[in-house]
Amino acid sequence: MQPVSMQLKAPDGQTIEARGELVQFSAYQCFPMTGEPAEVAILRRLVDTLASHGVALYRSGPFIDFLAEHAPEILAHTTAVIDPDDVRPFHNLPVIASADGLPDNAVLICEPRAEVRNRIARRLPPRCRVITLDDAGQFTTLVPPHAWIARVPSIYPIATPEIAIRPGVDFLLLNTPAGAGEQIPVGLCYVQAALERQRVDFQTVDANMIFYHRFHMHRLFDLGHEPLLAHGIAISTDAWGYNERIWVDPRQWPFLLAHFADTIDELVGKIVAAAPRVLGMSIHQRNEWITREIARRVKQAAPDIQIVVGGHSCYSEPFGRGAFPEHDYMVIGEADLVIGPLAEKLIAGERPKNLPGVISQHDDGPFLPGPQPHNLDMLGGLVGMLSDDVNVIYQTWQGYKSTALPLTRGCVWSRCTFCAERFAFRTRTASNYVDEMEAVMATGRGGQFSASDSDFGGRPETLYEICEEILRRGIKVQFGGQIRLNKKFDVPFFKLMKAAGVTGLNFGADAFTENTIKQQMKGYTLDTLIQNHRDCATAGVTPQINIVIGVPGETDQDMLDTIALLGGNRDCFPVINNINVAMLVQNSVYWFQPDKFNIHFYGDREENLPALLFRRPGAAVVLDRAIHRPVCQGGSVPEAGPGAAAGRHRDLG
Ligand code: B12
Ligand code: SF4
Repeated sequence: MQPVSMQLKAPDGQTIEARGELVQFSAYQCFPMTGEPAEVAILRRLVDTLASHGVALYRSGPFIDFLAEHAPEILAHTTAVIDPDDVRPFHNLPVIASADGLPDNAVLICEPRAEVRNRIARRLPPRCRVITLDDAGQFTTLVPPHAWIARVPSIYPIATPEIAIRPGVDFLLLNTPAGAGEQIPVGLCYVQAALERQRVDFQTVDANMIFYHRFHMHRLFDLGHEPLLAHGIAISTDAWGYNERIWVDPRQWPFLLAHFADTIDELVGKIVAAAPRVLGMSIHQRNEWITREIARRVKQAAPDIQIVVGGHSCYSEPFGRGAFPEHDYMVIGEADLVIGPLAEKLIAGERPKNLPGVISQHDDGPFLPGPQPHNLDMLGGLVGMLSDDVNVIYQTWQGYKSTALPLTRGCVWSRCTFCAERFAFRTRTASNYVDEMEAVMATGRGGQFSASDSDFGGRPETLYEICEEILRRGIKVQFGGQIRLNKKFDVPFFKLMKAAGVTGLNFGADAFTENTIKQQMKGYTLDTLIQNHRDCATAGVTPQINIVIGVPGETDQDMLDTIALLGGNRDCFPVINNINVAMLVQNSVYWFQPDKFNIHFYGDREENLPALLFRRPGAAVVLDRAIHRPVCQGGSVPEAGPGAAAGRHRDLG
C-alpha cells in the first residue's frame, strides 16, 4: 500500500493531517457475480447511464449473462453482441465477430478482469466509445469497501500481446512460464536463429512473458494482493524471481494448472487450431508443470503434431528423459547445429531415428552427442527477437529492463568438483559482441547487460578488446558477469573495465582456504584470490563472492578460517552474493566419481536424479560420511539482473 497524507481544514478552522492509502477501484472485486444487492445496485446505476443511446455488448465470458439477468433493461438498448470466438445467439440479438460493422459506436466490455478488458479495448476501432465495468467506480457512494484496492505504481496498463498463432505454421517455438527473470530468453533466440538459417517456416511465441504480464495485471488491478492458489498458498509478487520454488514443487502443480487454466486453455486451443507440424518447447525445471500438460493435451487433440524439446532440462540424456517423457524428439545440449536439419525432416513428414544430439521415441541405438558450434559469431544471437514490441514485453512490472548477453560458452578450467558447467570453452569476437550490444540498444532498451556466461573472462584478451571497443564507439553501457580468478588481471585491466561500464564482477571464488581450494579443485592460490579481489575493488568495480560449503573433505576449521579471512579483508570482499550448500549435480566430478569422495546413493544413481535435483517429496539425501553433512541440499541463487549480472549459480537453486 502507498501511504499518503494531506492537510485538511476542520470546521473549526484548525488544520488537521489526514493519513490514508492510495486506492483504486477494482471492477473484479465489485462484480463477483454473486447477485448481492450492493453489486446489483451499482450495476443498474451503470446501465442507467447507457439508457439514452444504443450500445453493443462485448462478450468475453459469463459476465454478460449475469448482466442480462440482473439488469435486463440493458437489452432494450443493445444493438448487437460482439464475440470473435463464439456465434451463440444472445437474447435474440445479432452476434457479430468484430466491431467493424457496428451500427452504434458505444461498446460495453462485459468483462471484470482488467487485463482482458485492456486487450479487448485494443481490438476495437478508435471511433468506438469504450465503456468498461471500471466506469462503475465513479459512483463512489455505491462502491462497496472491498472494491477499493491498493494502488501500486507499475508499468500497467501496457499493450500485452495476444496469443496469436499463425494457422498452418510449420514450426511453433514456444516458451512457457515461469522463466527466472523477465529477460529475453537467450537459448530460444539461438534456436530461432538456427531455424532461420535453415529457412524453416516458424513462429516464436514467448508465452512466458504473456503469463507474466497477465499475472501482474490481475494482481495489481483486480485483486490488490498476491493471488492465492486453491489450497491457500500465495503465488508471490516475485514469482518470476530466481529463487521462487513454487514452480519446482510437484505438490503445487495441480494448483498452478487450475489457477492458470484460462490462459492454458486458450494457448492449447490456439496451438491445436493452428496445427503446426512441430511444436518446439524450451524446458527447464521451472516450466515442467505446464509444458508437460501442454504436450499431453496437444498430443491428445492432434497426435500428428511432433513435440520437440530442448533447453536447460535437456543438458544430458538421462536427465532429459526423466524431465520430459512426453517428447517425440529431444535435443540434448546445444541445439544450434542440430535443430535445423531435424526440423526440416519432421516438417517433410520423416520420423528420423538415432540422430546425433537427439533422443527420440523411434531410436533403437545408443545416444550419440551432437556437434557443438565453434564459431559463435555465426550463430545469430538475440537479433531475431528484437521486434518492435521487445521493450514492452521484456520488462519487469516496475519497468526495469536488462538483457542477458552471453559472450562465451563453457569454461576454460572445467575442473571444479561441484560444477555442472564444464563444457568446452568457446568465445565470440569482441566486435561481434559489441555489435549486438548496439543492436539491443538501438531498440531503445538501454544499456543494462549481464554477460550470462560461466566465465566471460575465459579469454582475457577478448574481454580487453570488448572494453576498448565500447570506449572507442563511445556507447554507454553497464555490464558485469561471472569471471574466473586470473593471475593476469591487475588494477589497470580492472580500471579499463570500469571505464567501459563494468559495475560488478563475481569471481566465483567459492573456496577461501588452502584446503577447500584444493578439495574443490579451484586451481588458484589464496594470494591470487586476495589480489584479484583487492585490485578489482581498488579500480572501483565491486567484487562479489559466492561461497560453496559442504563439499567432501571440508572441515569445521575451514569454515572458521573462511569467516576470519572475509572479516579481515572487508575491502576485498564487500559483497557476499550467495552461500551455496554444495549440491550433487549431474556432470559434476562428484557425480561421475562418487566413490572417490565417499558419496553413496540410495538405489540407482540415475533414478535418484530428479529427486536429488528438485528435492521432491521423499528425495534421497546423499550423505558425505566424512563430514556428516548432507551434500545434496538446495542453496540460494542470485537474482538475474544487473546486480546479478555478476551472480553465479553453481547450484540448482
Ligand atoms: C544464463 C543462465 C541462466 C539465465 C538465462 C538468462 C536468459 N535470459 O536466457 C537465468 C538466470 C534466467 C537462468 C535460469 C535458470 N537456470 Co540457468 N544457466 C545459465 C547459464 C549460466 C548459461 C545459459 C546460456 O545462456 N547458455 C547459452 C544458451 C545459448 O544456451 P541455452 O540457454 O541452454 O540454449 C541452448 C539449448 O538449451 C537448446 N535449447 C534451448 N531452448 C530450446 C528449445 C528447443 C525446442 C530446442 C530443440 C532446443 C533448445 O538450444 C539452445 C542453443 O544451443 C547456464 C550454465 C552454462 N554455463 O551453460 C545455467 C544453467 C543452464 N541453468 C541451470 C538452471 C537449473 C536454471 C534454472 C532452472 C534455475 C532455477 N532458478 O530454477 C533457471 C531456469 C529458468 C529459465 N530458463 O528462465 C542449470 C541447468 C542444470 C542442468 N539441467 O543440468 C545450469 C547448467 C546452471 C547450473 N550449473 O546448474 N539461467
Ligand atoms: S566453477 Fe567456474 S571455474 Fe570452476 S569449472 Fe565451473 S565454471 Fe569453471
